[in-house]
Amino acid sequence: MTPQSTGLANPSVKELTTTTSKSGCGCTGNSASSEMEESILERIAKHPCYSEEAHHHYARMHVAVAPACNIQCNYCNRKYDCANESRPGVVSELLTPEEAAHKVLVVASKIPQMTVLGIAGPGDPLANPEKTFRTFELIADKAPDIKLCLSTNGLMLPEYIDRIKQLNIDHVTITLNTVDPEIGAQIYSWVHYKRKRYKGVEAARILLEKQLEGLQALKEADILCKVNSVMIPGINDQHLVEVNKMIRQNGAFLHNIMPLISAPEHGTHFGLTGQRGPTSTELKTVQDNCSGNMKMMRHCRQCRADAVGLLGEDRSQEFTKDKFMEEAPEYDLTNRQQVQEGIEKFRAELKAAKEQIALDNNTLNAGAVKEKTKILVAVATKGGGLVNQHFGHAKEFQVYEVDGSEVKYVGHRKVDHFCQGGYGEKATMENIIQAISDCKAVLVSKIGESPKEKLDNAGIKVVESYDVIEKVALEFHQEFTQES
Ligand code: CLF
Ligand code: SF4
Repeated sequence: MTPQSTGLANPSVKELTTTTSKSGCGCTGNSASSEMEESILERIAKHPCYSEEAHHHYARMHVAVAPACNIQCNYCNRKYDCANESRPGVVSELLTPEEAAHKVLVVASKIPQMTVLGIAGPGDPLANPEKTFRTFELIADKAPDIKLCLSTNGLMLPEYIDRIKQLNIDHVTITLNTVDPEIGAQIYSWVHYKRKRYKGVEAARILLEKQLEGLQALKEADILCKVNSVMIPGINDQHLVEVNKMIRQNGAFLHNIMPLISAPEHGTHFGLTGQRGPTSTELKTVQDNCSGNMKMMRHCRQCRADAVGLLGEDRSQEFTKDKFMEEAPEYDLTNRQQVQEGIEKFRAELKAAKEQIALDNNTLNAGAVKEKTKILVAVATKGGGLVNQHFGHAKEFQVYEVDGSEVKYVGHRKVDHFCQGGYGEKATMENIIQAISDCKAVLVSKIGESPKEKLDNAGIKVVESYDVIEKVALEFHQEFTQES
């Protein structure tokens, strides 16, 4: 664990926000969360997927105990494995429930801000019920402060709802890509249900029926349900608004629309047939079209089935089987609680600082016609809600939409990090510029002269700062609107 990632060694937020000019300051707002019931806020407060704010501070881990699957999605090939690859279904080594429990305890002691254990594959957890539930049982027994999370295609969900409830699994994700079996027939090759294999529209209809039944059952059991939908241009992209409506009516808590990943080298049906994924703009448009209806998740990183760490980082290679089996698990609940208390203290400071920024912004804009020009800015961050990363170290940029009074997280862009030196540097820089070309600025803690000049020439301003993301973004917005 790095002190930065706990927030404990970060400069005090108060210090940061009072040492810089107040001009242009404003607020970030998540009106959805202010309306959310207190009890629900508590349940998601330390879940990095269910709470966008939490994902800056808390980590999750997955254990790969579920190899088999009962359906075949056209975007999945579990045979392909690459340690540098990050996408669902990909895993380096399978674990038994006992090995998985051992790994969780080792990680829990090394990353005390790891608060959630998810089982998400590499196949479908409910197509491997004994391994999945045995793992959850072991964790619930040995590490009771860790929240349990399950991700499934939903086919067997109605069957296992009682077991899920019994084990106190409070977060369940269903991947539901369509509510129209005709569209489903283009997404699924087959469905294996009750010892029989189905194809085409019939297969998609069975899957949908079970998914909706499962969604209802989760609602009745008061389990928070997130729906993941893979956006496939030309197949379900226009249809996702309808999916959004349907899942909302059936009690889903959160909707996560993810882009199709379909590189030919992954060997998936879509990869081999040339089906493309959506562009960042296409994805954002669909997410925006749904966002009036319910809470949307936009910070998903499409994790591997053995991912470890904050959502934006992948530490799975630090915890390979040969390494973690060598270590005696030292689960220290007191230490975990202390670290998490430190994070909560930092979050409270951050919240207060943001409220102050909002107040200052309101005072500044009192009587003035509110400027609503919306712009995007890219942020290099190691977490903690701060602009705190060197441009050259960023493996991804978080993208925020700023309108002068609100700063909204809208996504992230993965890039090859620039500080690799030598060969390929030019191509990397071009790749970064391409990835954030729709952003008016990039907010970083530091940057070298050469990349700064290149970004400037590409029309992307560089802002160097070490402060709360919302504050830097609003200051830039003000500068930008005054200049244009
Ligand atoms: Fe894992 Fe999924 Fe639980 Fe999160 S992931 S089982 S809800 S703990 Fe999160 Fe990863 Fe996106 Fe999933 S970023 S792929 S949404
Ligand atoms: Fe792959 Fe998951 Fe689809 Fe099964 S449900 S085929 S594991 S993506």
